[in-house]
This record gives sequence, C-alpha cells and structure tokens, in this order.
Amino acid sequence: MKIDAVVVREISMPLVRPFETSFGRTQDRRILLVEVQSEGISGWGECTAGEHPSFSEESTSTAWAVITEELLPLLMQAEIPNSGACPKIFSEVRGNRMAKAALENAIWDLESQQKGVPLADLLGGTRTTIPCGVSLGIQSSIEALLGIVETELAAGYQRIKLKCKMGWDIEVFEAVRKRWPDILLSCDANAAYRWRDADYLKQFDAFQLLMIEQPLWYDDFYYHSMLQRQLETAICLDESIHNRRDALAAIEMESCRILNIKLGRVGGFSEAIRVHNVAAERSIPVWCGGMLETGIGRSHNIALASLPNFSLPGDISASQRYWAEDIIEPEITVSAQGEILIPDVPGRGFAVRLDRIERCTVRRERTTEYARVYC
Ligand code: OSB
Ligand code: MG
Repeated sequence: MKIDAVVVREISMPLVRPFETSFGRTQDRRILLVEVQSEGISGWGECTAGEHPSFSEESTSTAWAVITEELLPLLMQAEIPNSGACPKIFSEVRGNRMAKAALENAIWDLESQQKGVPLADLLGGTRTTIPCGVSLGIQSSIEALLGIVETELAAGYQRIKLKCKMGWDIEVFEAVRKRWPDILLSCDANAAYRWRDADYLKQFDAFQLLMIEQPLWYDDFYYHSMLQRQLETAICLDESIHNRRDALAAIEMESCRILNIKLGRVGGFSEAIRVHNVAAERSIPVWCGGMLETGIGRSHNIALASLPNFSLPGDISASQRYWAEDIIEPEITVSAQGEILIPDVPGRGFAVRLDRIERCTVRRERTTEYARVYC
C-alpha cells in the first residue's frame, strides 16, 4: 500500500447532552480524525482519547503529538503490505494505543475499500446484525434516570448499562429493578471503588446484574480476581485490558468472566481481533465498548462487533443519541429490535460528510512523504 498523504484534524463537537461517569463529565468533545490517502482512496480513523487523561493516560492533546511527531514519520517511511503490519511499524513507540489505533484503523478502512470488500469481512466478521445496548451516565436524580431508561427500552435497546459510583449505585439499581425486574441490566464503575469496599460491592449481587464493569483500580488484575471470588455477579474488565496478554492474564487469574473490547484501548483492529480470539478460546464472551465516538469510530465498532464472539449487546448505539448532526451518511440507526445491520458494501459502509467535518475542524496538518504542512 502506497500512502500519498495523511491529514490529521482536530474537530470540536458538542454532545446533545452531557455524559457523566465516576471520573468526570463531558459536554464538548475534542476528537482527532485521520484521513489516510492512497491512489485516490481515503481511509478514515478516529482517535478515541478523551479531552483529559482520566479514562486512560492518553488525551486528545497527547494523541495529536504522538500521531504527528512519532507515528506518522514511522508510517510514511514503512513498507505496508497490509493493515496487519501496523502494530510492528509502530512497535518502537510504547503505549499510546489510542493514537496508534486511529492510524491503524484508517488503514484497515483503506484496505477494505481497495479490495472492494466490507470492512467487517476483512476483519473476519460473521454476523449480519449486532445486538445493541446503551450506556447511561450519572443523572441529577433517579427520576430523571428512570425516564431515560424508559425511552431507551421503548427504542428497542436490548441492554441498559448504568454508570455508577459510591452514592449513585444501590439506590439506583433498586429503583430500576423495581420497575423493570427482567431487563438485561449492568453497571460500570470506571474504577470508582476500592478493595476495602468489597463487602459493600457484594450487595450488588441482589440486582441480577449481567456484569459489574471495572469496579476497582483502572490498572488492576489482582484485586479484581480477589473480588470476583466473593461476588456472584460477573466482573467485566474494560480499563485494565490493553492487549491479548492482559486478556489472557485476566482470564487465567479469574479477574473477570466477561471482557469489554475497545479498539482505541487495545491499539487498533489487529490487537482487538487477538483479544477477541483468546477470549473465544477460553469461552469468555466479549462485547464492544464505546467512547462517545462520531459516526467514523462508530462504524469501526460496528465492523468489529461482527466477529463471532461478540455475543453480548455492546455500547454501540444510534448517532442521534450523541450528535445533533453526525459526520457520516447515513447516520447510524438502531432497529426497533435493538439491532444494527452490518453494512454489506465495500469499506465501512458509511460515507464521510467532509463539509460537516470542515465546519467543526479546529486544526489540521497534512503529511506527505516529503513534508509536514500545518494548514
Ligand atoms: O467506560 O465504557 C466506558 C464513555 C467514555 C469513557 C468510558 C466509557 C464510556 C461509556 C460510553 O460508557 C459508551 C458510549 O456510549 O460510547
Ligand atoms: Mg467501561
């Protein structure tokens, strides 16, 4: 694959409503997009880093620096036989997986278009539709949350995930379970609790949660394994899992019974497939997480979730839940059964609306083989 140029941009897009987790509140998103141009075709990637290094060590600003100063020089001088070669090309840069994923995923998109196959097929996907759930942020009151749960269930979503933290947990689960005793319900603490809270967390078992996502430290396996032994409810790891080795360690240590796979967190499609495969070998179900992506990142998530072991509803939901106007066409929609159809056309299957992207671009840099121009 010969790369002619790469355009990196930062766009600024307000969410239709703020999203609050145990680590903070997001209203205005600062998102990096990369466009890899080759022989008249553009592959697109999205960097899922947050505005602040609160979910992981990366932020929009660190990813900009790593992409433009470190990864692009490596990419522009590399021989790229196929997208799977990207991890090796970037291997001398440690960590910074969300920055790497933005570029690698754009190259997968490019390769699928060059080969004229759906991205999902190139990845080894087997599903034609994916089951969808929603992740609901911390609200100002339980009443407000119940209203939102009602709306999302009416829209067809198959699983409700509640963000939680100390003080926004047991009472909330009680209220939701009282009204909807049988829905698929899970919670995500984003590392809000500590080992000393183990007895407290045992009370979560009363609510038949499908899982408790990342209850303890963001970088932990050991205490999660101690906690999993004491809980009936399955633990799902998100923040702790960066690659196949992490997934295998967590499975072997019994730190979790379910895995959340996020493309940015594991560094792109190549490693995401490896995590998916090792989980499948060990009969650990996986689902695809979300990071408040635009339609570009969302369309990558859809393709990934077509792999066979993505058997649980993920956090991939409709564009309109996040954006007044998405930057792809058509927007991502979810059926009344709570499913998204995997596109059966070459590439990601959603066209990029460059006019809209231009309008929300706040900085842009174009790199060619010869020069980097800030424009
Ligand atoms: O932990 O899954 C998470 C959003 C930002 C950072 C971390 C997480 C989330 C979500 C939102 O839960 C998922 C989505 O709807 O995109
Ligand atoms: Mg999570």
